[in-house]
Amino acid sequence: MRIVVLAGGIGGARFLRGLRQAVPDAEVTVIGNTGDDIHLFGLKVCPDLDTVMYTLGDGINEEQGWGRADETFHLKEELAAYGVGPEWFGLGDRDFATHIVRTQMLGAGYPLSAVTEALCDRWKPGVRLIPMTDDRVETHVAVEMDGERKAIHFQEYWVRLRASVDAHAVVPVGADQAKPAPGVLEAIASADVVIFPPSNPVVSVGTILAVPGIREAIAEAGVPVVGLSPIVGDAPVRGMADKVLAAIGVESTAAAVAEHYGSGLLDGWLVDTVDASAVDRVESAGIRCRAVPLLMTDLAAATRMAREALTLAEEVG
Ligand code: GDP
Ligand code: FO1
Ligand code: CA
Repeated sequence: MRIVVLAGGIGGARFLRGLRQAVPDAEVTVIGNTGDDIHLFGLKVCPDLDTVMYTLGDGINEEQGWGRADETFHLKEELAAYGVGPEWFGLGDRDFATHIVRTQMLGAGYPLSAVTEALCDRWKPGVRLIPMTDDRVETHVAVEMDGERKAIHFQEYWVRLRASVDAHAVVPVGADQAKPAPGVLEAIASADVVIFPPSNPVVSVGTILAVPGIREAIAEAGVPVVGLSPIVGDAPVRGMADKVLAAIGVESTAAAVAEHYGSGLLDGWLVDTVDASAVDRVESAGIRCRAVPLLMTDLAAATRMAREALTLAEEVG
């Protein structure tokens, strides 16, 4: 079976671990969000690609959900001693090595997709991880601070400000000019099923869908497209999805997110059992819907969620 998953960071990565366990023989292609990418200290950092790579490669800091296990921060401290920041972004020593290798390869002319493949040679994630595009895309968030409206990088909005101010708009800068990375459209066209894991619908899945050609390829693939709600009990399980959903005028409910994707894209949707009352509304929108436990408390839970998603895909197929 060939499965394509559009993934952000933590939600996508933890689901993928379950999917790999549920169907070990499946050929899984992950289209990763690169809108979170940021240049820091002259290095290219790809948080969501790295979260998927480290999580599936057993190198992730489990508690945090991002960054490396057994991490130290000497380099960051030394930079800070020179007054070189930003101090608000926690880049660890082990993690730095990934960004150095990546930046060096990009500088030598390799596209991000080839660099990601090379990094995965070490981590062996057991899936094919492709960035959504080799072109530069950066998600910016429009906020109002000190009476002034301005756009800041998504990482600054989330990591520095902890989404403490309202987001007025979310813009994947560069997406409209970006081309899908090599292999992306081919993987979608030859997929048996496409899955939207419980990733952020705006700044993860939404950003991937903003790359011209990807949404169209999924709609035209003619295969089941199923998603799992990242919203449980009218709130994100973690993160700032509520803030960025508000910015695009979508309420933070499992049903509203399904309607936002729409029946033109989505065939099936899983909501958590606490949101069972949302099932009728989603089905009225022309999307098959089931309520099942959706908390990835451990690998077994994520595996059960992956099985439910594949069962739903069979039903709508
Ligand atoms: P990020 O890039 O690290 O923010 O990760 P993703 O975009 O892949 O996923 C973020 C989303 O995952 C958030 O909106 C969370 O609500 C959702 N999420 C995290 N853990 C869980 C979980 O256990 N169950 C569900 N249903 N959603 C989750
Ligand atoms: N998230 C944080 O909340 N604080 C950090 O200092 C931080 C550093 C960081 C470094 C590398 C990396 O790959 C990810 C990192 N993240 C950090 C997570 C990440 O930037 C965001 O949580 C997600 O992209 C949100 O979508
Ligand atoms: Ca992310």
